[in-house]
Amino acid sequence: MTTTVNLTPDELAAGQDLEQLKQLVGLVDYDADKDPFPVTGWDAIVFVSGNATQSAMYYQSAWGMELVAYSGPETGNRDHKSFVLKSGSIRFVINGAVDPDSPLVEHHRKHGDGVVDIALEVPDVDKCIAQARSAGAKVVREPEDVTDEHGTVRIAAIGTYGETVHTLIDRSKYDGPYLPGYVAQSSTIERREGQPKRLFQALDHVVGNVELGHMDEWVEFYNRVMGFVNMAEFIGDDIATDYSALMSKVVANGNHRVKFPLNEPAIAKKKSQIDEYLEFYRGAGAQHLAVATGDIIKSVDALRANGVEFLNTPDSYYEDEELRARIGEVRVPVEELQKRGILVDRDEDGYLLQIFTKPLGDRPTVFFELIERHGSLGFGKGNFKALFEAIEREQDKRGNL
Ligand code: TYF
Ligand code: FE
Repeated sequence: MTTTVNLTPDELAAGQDLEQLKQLVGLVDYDADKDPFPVTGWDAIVFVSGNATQSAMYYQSAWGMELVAYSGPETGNRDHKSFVLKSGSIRFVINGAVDPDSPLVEHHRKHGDGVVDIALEVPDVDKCIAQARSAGAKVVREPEDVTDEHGTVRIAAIGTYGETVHTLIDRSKYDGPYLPGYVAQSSTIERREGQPKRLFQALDHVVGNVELGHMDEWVEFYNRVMGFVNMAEFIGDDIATDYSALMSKVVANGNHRVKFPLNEPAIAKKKSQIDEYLEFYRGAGAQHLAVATGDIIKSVDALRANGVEFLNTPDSYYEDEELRARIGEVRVPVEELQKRGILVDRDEDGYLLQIFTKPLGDRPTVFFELIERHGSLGFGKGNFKALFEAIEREQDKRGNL
């Protein structure tokens, strides 16, 4: 029998449309019974912020997210404030220190604003931890039940690259707003008139930057520990030395919902964008989050109006005859993409539209990508050159050599 683990308990409760998710993030059916480490999907992306109170406001006002839960001094948590935000099926958790002696202070001093936990929903926490332990992974939190009046979550965590962790959570027996210790809280910010209800609906992939020479080790970690499979798209040293100064491989879980491209720097004329990240993040960490939207045009227009800055794409990108021939027909005239700097790529399965923000925080580390998939399961290979040149223009402005 095939066990399908495609929708998280949250999504089942919310009546999420599976077909829509297939379109948005390239979800596939698979047999979870043969999977040593079954993963249903994303649970949350947990950020540390130097000012969670204001970051939570930013994700609401600029990115249109909805505040759903809170923990902090008012709820008995004297160490830090924690804001839980949602957009469609994605959950972001923004943590910031209240107590000057909070461990978050030291974390933030070192890494700045960034992602500390890429939490995953799993149907069987204990099975995953047994598999991870036998494959030699670092278990940073032993499985335990955490209970309140809303039920019980089973939770554990393993370490991944840098100081990043994967919390593994089974929330099928829990119906609270997030986790025990959190109270439901709703947004006080009103959506701008005419702005779509949501600017993104799901999380597509999270990219990790690791140190020079360590990419294959981390690919192997996800293969061996978590049973992830390698996807076809990669950036080899052929592309790397020409312009991008990075190498990249992609791993995905069984249903392809959780996709992790892993980058390492390559030696080139200028400092690699990955080296710049590693220097300012002080080590390996999450580089970009790609969020899926069903209407990238509307999303980009709203985000720009809300003050989000995107990388520029030169007109020459759109005027290239070869590009026009390669992409064929897409759902909007190329001029509409050009006006907004949206990139387009096509492969044997279909096409995708994508655009990248400038770094979101003070350090040149974490940024976002918006992606609208139309059949393509790739990551925009045809855009790597234009994208990396745009990133390098930004690096130049920061005085990178
Ligand atoms: O996730 C990807 O593979 C694409 C391209 O530093 C990319 O979004 C790859 C590396 C990088 C920035 C973007
Ligand atoms: Fe990406």
